[in-house]
Amino acid sequence: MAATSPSMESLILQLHEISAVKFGNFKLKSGISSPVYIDLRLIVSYPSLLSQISQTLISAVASSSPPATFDVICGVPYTALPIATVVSVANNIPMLMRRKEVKSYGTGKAIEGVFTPSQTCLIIEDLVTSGASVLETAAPLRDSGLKVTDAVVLIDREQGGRENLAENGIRLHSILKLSEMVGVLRRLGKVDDETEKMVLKFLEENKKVSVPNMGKEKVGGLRMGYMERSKLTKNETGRKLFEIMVKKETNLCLAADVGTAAELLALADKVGSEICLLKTHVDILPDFTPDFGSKLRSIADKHNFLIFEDRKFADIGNTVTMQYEGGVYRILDWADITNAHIISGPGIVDGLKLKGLPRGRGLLLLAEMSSAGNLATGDYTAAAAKIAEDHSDFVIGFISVNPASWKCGPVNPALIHATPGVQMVTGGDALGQQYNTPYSVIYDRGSDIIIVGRGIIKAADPGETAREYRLQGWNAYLAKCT
Ligand code: S5P
Repeated sequence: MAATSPSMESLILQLHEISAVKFGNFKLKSGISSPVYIDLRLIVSYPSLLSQISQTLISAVASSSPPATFDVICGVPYTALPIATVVSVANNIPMLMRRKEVKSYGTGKAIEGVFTPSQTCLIIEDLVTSGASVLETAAPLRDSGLKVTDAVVLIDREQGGRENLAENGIRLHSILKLSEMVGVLRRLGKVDDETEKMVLKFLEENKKVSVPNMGKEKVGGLRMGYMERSKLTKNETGRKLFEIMVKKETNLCLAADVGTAAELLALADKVGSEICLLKTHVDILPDFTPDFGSKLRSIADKHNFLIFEDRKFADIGNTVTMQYEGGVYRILDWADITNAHIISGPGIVDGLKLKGLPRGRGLLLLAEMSSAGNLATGDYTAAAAKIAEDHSDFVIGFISVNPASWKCGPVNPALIHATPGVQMVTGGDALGQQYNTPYSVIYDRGSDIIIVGRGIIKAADPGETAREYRLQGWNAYLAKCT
């Protein structure tokens, strides 16, 4: 280990003196017991120490290689807020603030302060364990269009935070490592040999703390993470979908509403690595041929995503059996998932199930719609939830818009929510479509999958844009889990 500089030694000593570093037996946010606890909330009572820490943080970022470039800074609430404020004032760098709770009144903003969407924001944090708190702040910043590439922390507990953040495109700069702090305190006679050994053993045994509470989702009650939910599904396709989401770290469904089958297949290959699901409207393709399904299937297998034909069946049970299996499109042969309105009653599910279940297919019910003035609300939505529950061997979930607001309460966690009407900014089109952001769909509204069409297909670089939607959707999921 590199020798600790006198100024770092002095910093470590001061932290110890004010009892910001404690030794004993403590339960951490991640649930594990630790022989060392760090409480940096105290530093607001020691202005010169606060100022010293703030200056050290910003100097470390400036001297990193390659140097981090950023336009604004944002402290992770609450402990790092005063640190970020001091950095901002002392160095004349504009600051942003992230709200922990987004208000439903007033501006309803998650990020306070002035910025332009292409700017880069440096995240400032006091301490990193798994990196979850940094990700929780990165998600709404990214959701607002800001780039987040670097985060700086005073103390790295060396428990996987650096790796977790790197996986999410964030480089971690840390001033002190926990092992180094304990080493210095031992050398200066502040802790005994046994304590140092205990802390080092603990760090060795807990090198990788996963992002805390990955299994818990806040919205919609105590629901489990995607992996645990995959084990609850009775339907093979539902299980596969959850598994793909976890494996590829994506909750993005592409609505591939392009003009021709040729374009659709090219697009599927281009964005395949970013998505868990590709949604088609096969009846809009003028060059559809009977081999369309097998061509799309081989791209789906190559990139490991599922195929969802957005057929929106709506007829009586007997008719939909024929529509599903027959005709020109033969949807049953190539689509893993299709969907249905419940306007005609539960018989439509029985009809589709008759054909789909033996083939291992899954069905989504339209419980809500994204378009202005639609009638799928209130009791209608609750009826969809009931039908899904009664047919959970075949129904894998819903087309939803705001499942957190359903008056029937949270549904069976085996059922998945997929939400259309998603773009990077809220708004709509000229024909009634209404958009919410990936963050608000996953975090605030309690959905699982974002369905994005024009937001990706009309972008200059659909591959790169799909990646951005994937990261925003996935970060919102991670944030919701913490
Ligand atoms: O309520 C709905 C249900 C669906 S499946 N609202 C929707 O927009 N959809 C579909 O999602 C719609 O048919 C289209 O394929 C996609 C949204 O596309 P975008 O271009 O507006 O993102």
